Amino acid sequence: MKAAKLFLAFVIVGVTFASSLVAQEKAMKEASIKGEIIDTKCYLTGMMGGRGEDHKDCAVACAKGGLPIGILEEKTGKVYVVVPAKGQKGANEALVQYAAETVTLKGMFIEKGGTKLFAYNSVEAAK
Ligand SMILES: [Cu+2]
Repeated sequence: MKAAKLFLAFVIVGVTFASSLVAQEKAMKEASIKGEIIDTKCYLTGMMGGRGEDHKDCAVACAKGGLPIGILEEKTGKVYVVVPAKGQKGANEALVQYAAETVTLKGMFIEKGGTKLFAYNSVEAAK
């Protein structure tokens, strides 16, 4: 009996925790960013030009080597490190094929402690 009650308590805590996480993700507004897929380190340091077609091979190598992939927003020039939203593949793995190309990412911004990330849900090559 005691064990059953304890189990029930665990279930309730678990369900509450999971649903609050879902609610938290839902509370974040859906957003989209259009811009170039870059590798953040090269872009920030300007290494090998840091962006564009001439930098594509470098961006691919850097992304495969684990440097965080990001998006350079076309209209603002702002850079966001991209991470996967829940259920998505790792951003480097999913986005390396678009390195140096312009895409539209859909997802949401995550911000804390002075860092703003973009959690992607979908990616589409921009025309
Ligand atoms: Cu690079």
